[in-house]
Amino acid sequence: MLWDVFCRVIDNFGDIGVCWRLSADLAERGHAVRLWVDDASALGWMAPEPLRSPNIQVLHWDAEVLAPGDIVIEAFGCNPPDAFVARMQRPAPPVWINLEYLSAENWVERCHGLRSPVMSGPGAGLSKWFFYPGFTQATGGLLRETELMPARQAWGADHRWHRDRWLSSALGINAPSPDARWLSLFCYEPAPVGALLDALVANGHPTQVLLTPGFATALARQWQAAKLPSSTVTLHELPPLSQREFDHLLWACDLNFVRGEDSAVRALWAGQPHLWHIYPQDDGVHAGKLQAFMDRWMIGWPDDLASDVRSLWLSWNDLKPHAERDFEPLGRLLNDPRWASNSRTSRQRLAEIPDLVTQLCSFALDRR
Ligand code: TRH
Repeated sequence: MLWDVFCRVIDNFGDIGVCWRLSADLAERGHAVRLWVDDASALGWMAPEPLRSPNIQVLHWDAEVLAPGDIVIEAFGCNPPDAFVARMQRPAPPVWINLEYLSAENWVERCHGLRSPVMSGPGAGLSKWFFYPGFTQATGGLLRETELMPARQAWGADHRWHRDRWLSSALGINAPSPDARWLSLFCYEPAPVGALLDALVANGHPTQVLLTPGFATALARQWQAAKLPSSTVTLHELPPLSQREFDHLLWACDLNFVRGEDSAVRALWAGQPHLWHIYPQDDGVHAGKLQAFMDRWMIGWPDDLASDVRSLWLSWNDLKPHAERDFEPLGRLLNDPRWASNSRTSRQRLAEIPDLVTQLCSFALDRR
């Protein structure tokens, strides 16, 4: 089938990150994809040309309107251009799907798959379908390419060997000592990076911190400028990685700090302990979303472990009074093998839900 995927970059990298991953997954399964985007600049590092499938054509949002394909995906309610929508008016119109944001809240199950008749504008008379990603069988699931889990498992079979080889070949970093701990850091500006790094120094275990470009690097630099050099915590500033290498980063590290939507899902598939910096919203609704996710992710975890990890997540997201914000338990938790084993169990539970592209394809076919 021919898919038209529409993406508007509002801020950060999540809009294009999700749309590229979706397009690449569809292309991998043999579909033709036209990705219409108003700002494709991030694709230069996220999906460099040699890694792109020939099945994907990247078009500027304002490019000449072409006859719509079989399925039109509008990411995050971005409203495709009027001229394109007008051309969707044909005896057998394309299936028009609004791919929504990811949330673990209960209402998602009720809204997933609903139809919304378009009452006015160039699309009047057509219908839009709402497709919600999610964490339960009654939602659209999560993006998970068919080759992802086998590749992840192959790496996991000899974790240290793969990690050290990847660090040196992809990043030019030679693993200093076999027992060093590896952390990756991807976050928003308000993240308490200084408090985290202080706690790691106090913990005393040799720790290598891999900093993604942007806020993580800037905040760590600020911290470093105000401190004496530490032999415990070593900082590494990374270049922007392709999505494929970003996965390897998450597989390589013992603990990952991720943010937003797409990197957070990749951390789930990595199956390593992780902390999520949720996209902070002015009205504070992100607190409920975080709670909903923690409730689902930590199903079946021992109470003491779940409570310690929750506490860290709330601290990281500034959802605790400052006096109670505490990263000291992190060192103890990183020595607790139950964090990693329960993360893998939760990952397995999610992997049993059909992935988003499989569900999207059958959803679209059913509605043609
Ligand atoms: O960049 P984000 O904060 O995007 C956010 C969220 O999607 C949020 O929900 C949305 O409202 C807002 O944008 C507009 O975080 P996210 O979703 O993790 O996207 C980052 C993308 O960047 C993801 O696809 C992974 C990719 N990435 C790389 O490929 N290489 C890298 O080196 C890094 C740091 C990220």
